Amino acid sequence: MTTETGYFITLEGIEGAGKSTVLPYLAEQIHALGYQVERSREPGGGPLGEALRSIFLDPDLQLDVEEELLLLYAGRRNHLRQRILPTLAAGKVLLCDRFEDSTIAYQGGGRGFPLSRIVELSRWAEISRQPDLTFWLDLAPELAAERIRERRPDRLERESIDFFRRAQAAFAARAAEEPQRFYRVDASLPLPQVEMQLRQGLRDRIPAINGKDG
Ligand code: Z5A
Repeated sequence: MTTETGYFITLEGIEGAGKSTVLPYLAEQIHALGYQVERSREPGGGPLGEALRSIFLDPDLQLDVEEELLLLYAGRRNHLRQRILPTLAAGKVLLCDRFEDSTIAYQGGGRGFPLSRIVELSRWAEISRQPDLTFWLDLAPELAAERIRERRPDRLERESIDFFRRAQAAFAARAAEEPQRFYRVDASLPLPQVEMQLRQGLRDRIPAINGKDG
């Protein structure tokens, strides 16, 4: 029997879609609904994940997809055990920049690693908790690349535009498969309109959140 009462909310999308920009706003809006909110991210979040993040993103390292997955799932298991589950058990909202959908999109879609083997690894690592609500910031890869053009690219950001097209297609497929969990946001619009969609998404999904509470 679980005593969990909190809610797990994630932000997903290709890089440059605006997740980091809207995360504080979304946290404020959730707080305004009366919840205590903790922010987190992946890769990262837990003590192990944060240590592994710098390795994962290091542009000087050459990692194959299996090595990427082992790093990601070691961090994710630790993040879940030491941070996500305790936060939810305390009745709070855990708002996370990326989670397992990013693995399906990047290592699955982008790198073409078989989904069945990712699912197997996820089971092995005992990733027992999925988000209650996922905001997918949907933005064309060409526009996203334009928005982050000036940045020094990390290891993943050096990939080709086709890689990001495949990742984008994987997010779209995921959102279509799980419409009750995903909330699509048109991230090509100006920021105030993106924020309006996020508010609307929270409003639309509040009955589910309240329902779980009751
Ligand atoms: N990764 C993976 O491969 N597998 C996994 O399982 C997981 C992750 C969990 C994490 O990098 C990398 O790890 C990521 C996937 C991979 N790789 N890539 N590439 P990260 O966490 O460091 O970075 P990110 O998640 O890709 O986020 P980002 O680069 O910071 O992008 P963002 O947060 O989505 O965008 P932003 O920084 O908020 O906005 C980008 C720019 O656009 C910025 O100048 C904003 O001011 C501007 N912006 C934002 N919104 C708008 C609107 N609405 N209009 C105009 N301009 C806007």
